Amino acid sequence: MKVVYTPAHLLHDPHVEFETSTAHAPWEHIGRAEAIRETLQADQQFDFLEPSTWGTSPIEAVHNPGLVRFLAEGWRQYAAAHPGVREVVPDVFYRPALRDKMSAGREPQAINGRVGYWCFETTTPLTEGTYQAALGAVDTALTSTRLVLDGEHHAYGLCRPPGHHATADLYGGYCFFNNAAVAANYVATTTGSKVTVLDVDYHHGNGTQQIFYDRDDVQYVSLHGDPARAYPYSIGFADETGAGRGLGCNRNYPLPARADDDLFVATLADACEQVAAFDPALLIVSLGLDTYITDPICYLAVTTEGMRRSGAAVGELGLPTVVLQEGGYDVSALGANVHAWLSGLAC
Ligand code: Q9C
Ligand code: ZN
Repeated sequence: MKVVYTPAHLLHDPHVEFETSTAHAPWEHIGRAEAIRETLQADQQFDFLEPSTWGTSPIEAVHNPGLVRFLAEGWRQYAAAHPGVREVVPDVFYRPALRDKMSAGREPQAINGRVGYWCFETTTPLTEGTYQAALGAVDTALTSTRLVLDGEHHAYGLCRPPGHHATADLYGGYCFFNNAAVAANYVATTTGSKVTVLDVDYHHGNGTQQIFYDRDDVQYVSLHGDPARAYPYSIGFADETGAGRGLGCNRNYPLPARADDDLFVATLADACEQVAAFDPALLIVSLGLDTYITDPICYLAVTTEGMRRSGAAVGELGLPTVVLQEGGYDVSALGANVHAWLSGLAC
């Protein structure tokens, strides 16, 4: 199987994450992608290549160009206003309700206001190299997708930073650009055929759901921790099924805490029936390994064998498949879990 990887992710190297009212070392860090790279490189079955450069137009086909511009220049503007700051986190958030009964607001010009206008939470630091790393993750997703469009049955994009929490207009949840959504939109708009994004990360991919919610050419199907208790808390419920033309093209499977291999794989089999019924020409998997039993920030109980079974269940769909890396925070098991999932897929 071909693996697309770029060392550009090393440029996104935050040292602090503000979460649960504390500052601590980031869960999302460079060691994650390096652990996956080392494990896959030790197996001859995986054939590594670097992505080509795609520029910002496929990104702006999905994201607000204002978000792209902000991520390109925000760190420099912040550093000029606040010398010595290493990572940028908002301290004020633009909330539409601030302007109730008034006309829509405009993007602030002052940098502290700008950050809170484009970012929705505090765990996603913007650093000097973040924009270059985020572009590299999109390039990785698009290059893996191109490989499958050109005839590879499967390809894996080792994207970092991850993408599925980024909405059309907002970044957050460790995500800047929505790698899977950019890739899915690229396939749908350039080939005219239907695409499914199947999201098996522990967290609901609120960004991917939002981007495709009113479309019938891209289906979004997600298994995740129940948003009644799990991040992102406000989205990912089973009754969110799409809107307008997209009604019926969004499917959510919230799972109870401690869901084990059998429950996860049985739910995935249901989800795969929805995928088969949609009949896409190509499948994109948002692969998170944070469903793992000892993940430090998540509460499902899937084992490494459950990862292999999950990959195999998706492989049984028989679809051309692009697998893109999302979350997974037990770094000691991350490489083995990705390896198990991809081995199940390709078996
Ligand atoms: N107290 C991904 O797995 N922190 N993102 C939640 C809860 C953000 C996870 C804080 C978790 C984002 C790609
Ligand atoms: Zn996650």
